[in-house]
Amino acid sequence: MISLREYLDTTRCEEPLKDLIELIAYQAIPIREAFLSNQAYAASLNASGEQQAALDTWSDRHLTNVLQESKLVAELASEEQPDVVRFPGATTNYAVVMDPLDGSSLIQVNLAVGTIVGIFGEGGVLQKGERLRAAMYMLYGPMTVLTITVGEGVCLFALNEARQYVLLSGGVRMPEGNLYGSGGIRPDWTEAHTACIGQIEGEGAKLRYSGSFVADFHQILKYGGVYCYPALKKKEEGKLRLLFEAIPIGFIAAQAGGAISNGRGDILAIEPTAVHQRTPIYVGSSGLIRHIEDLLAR
Ligand code: AFP
Repeated sequence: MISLREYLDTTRCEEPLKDLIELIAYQAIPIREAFLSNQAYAASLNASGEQQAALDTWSDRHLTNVLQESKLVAELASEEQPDVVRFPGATTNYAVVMDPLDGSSLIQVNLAVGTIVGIFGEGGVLQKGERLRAAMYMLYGPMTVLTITVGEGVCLFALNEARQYVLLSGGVRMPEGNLYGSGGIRPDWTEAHTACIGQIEGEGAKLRYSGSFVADFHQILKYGGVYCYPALKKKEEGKLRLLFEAIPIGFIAAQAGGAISNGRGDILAIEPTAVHQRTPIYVGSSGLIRHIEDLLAR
């Protein structure tokens, strides 16, 4: 069995980066525990008798505190916070972008949700995705699975009974496949997106969409296909965030041989201009993404 640290020791990562990756990955344990302790059980209050915090807010505060205390992060941008947070006591220049709990509305119905994280080296949080040093997500499904890349391919780890990450598979490749899921509702889709979805459905694409980006992407990583959240008629930039969702997941997709596009070109080449910038997203098997770009250009 290969542990997360043993794997990281085989990569070109420097020690502080390995420490930071491990620290973040293992926050899956307290976050998962918070699903139980923050449950709104009938006829009960929490220890202090207060209203429970929403889990996305709780996860954000928890991760922010852990990163600050570690002194391993100089700058943090979180989907849950309006502005970039700077940690003056940091001993490194790492900049972290994160969605602390993606798909959080699905917790109520016990479907899979996840934590998405990207780590830049020097230069702060407003950088092109292609400059990421590492990207990862922890998916809280039947198992807790960590998907990670440090720019040397993609690995999957699972938390075992001893609460250690053990390698499930290395050198993960995204196959060409025919699953698809698209956010937004059909009346709001643009003509180009509607025609594109009609075309790939006609070619045999099969619908899979849960409403949790990280869970829906994980399925695409394994079986191939495309996850999209398109430009909408009245919201050209779509819904998902460039820094917190698109860039880390796109970096993982690219490292697995897949691709991420805004419908016109590579999202990883976009220079971000604002922390909460949004972007249309098409992420999945590289052949299908190129096909979709061609369809959208017609
Ligand atoms: P929440 O974190 O608010 O649940 O949003 C989830 C999300 O950002 C992403 O995980 C989903 O793919 C997408 O939004 C779902 O959006 P729609 O409900 O519009 O399909």
